[in-house]
Amino acid sequence: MKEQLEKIRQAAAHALDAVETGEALEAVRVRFLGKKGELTAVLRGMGALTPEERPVIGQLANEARTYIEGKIEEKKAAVAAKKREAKLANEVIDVTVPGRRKPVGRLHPLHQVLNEITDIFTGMGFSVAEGPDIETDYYNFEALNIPSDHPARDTQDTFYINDNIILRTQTSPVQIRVMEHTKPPIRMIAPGRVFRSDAVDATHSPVFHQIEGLVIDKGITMADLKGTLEAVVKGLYGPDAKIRLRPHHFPFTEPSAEVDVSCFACGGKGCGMCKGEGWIEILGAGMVHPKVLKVGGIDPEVYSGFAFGLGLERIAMFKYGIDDLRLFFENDLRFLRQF
Ligand code: 2NM
Repeated sequence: MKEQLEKIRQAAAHALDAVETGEALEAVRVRFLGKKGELTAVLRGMGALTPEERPVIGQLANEARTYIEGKIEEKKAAVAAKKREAKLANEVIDVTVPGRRKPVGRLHPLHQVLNEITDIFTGMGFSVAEGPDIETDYYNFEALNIPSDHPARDTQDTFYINDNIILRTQTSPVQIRVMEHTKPPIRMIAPGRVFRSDAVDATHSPVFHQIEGLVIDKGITMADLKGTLEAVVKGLYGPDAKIRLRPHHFPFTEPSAEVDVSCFACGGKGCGMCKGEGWIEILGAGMVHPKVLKVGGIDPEVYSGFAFGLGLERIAMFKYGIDDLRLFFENDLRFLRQF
């Protein structure tokens, strides 16, 4: 029996030497130490031994068991280490491989100009308000003192949904809504999409963008209008930019003016950009008509204000030297990537 135990021990050591994987190791454990294993079989046979032999063989059997168990543990650690090494070898990272560049998007040029103008106004304490693209006749025309026989109401200019509902032709309805629920002082701009039934060409589009603005307080005068717009124009075109006001007519302002900026290409001498004029028209403005203030719930005897409107596409075209407005809407990446 003693020899049998020694044989088992050697056989186990031999079998363990050949083990490479966790599965093979488990098979060896079952073969020698399992319920039906070789060592277990020997221990079962101990009943046949004499009382003198039993403790001696028992001790030897235990030693054999401890030996095999120890070997199995050793092998288990070796197999695990080998597995980890193989995994690491497979996972080698080549830090010299060039990275994959993610395509970076950008803002549309119109949105860049919008953000620039918005920043100038918010820097002066203006807030930004928005309103619906689909408006009522009342907010788009009636409240703005545009009488029903005014040419701007002509179906040639306005998209009608029905007699009362239209696509807004300007963002001024937003200012009316703000007046209705705001006690002055008011300093706000209303940027947004506007719609006019125009044929598409290099300078016209049925959909374009406006930024309109409104300032109302006690004692606001034309001087505030001029100073504010001068500051905006300097912010947009640099400290040398100047403005000039020419008399004009809008139904919603009195007096009204068109505002020119000194040509940013030639500085006022006259060039191709300004068609030899030295000045470029960029804004409409005026003192808010008392009727419009009243409609907005503001007492014209107490308050006065100025308003203005500019076309975003026109400003962006001058800023970037673009001669065809359609480029903004064609989504040609060769164009858009230049900004
Ligand atoms: C312009 C020119 C002049 C304007 C007027 C108003 C309102 F609602 F306060 F009466 N909002 N915007 C205005 C004035 C717009 O666009 C060329």
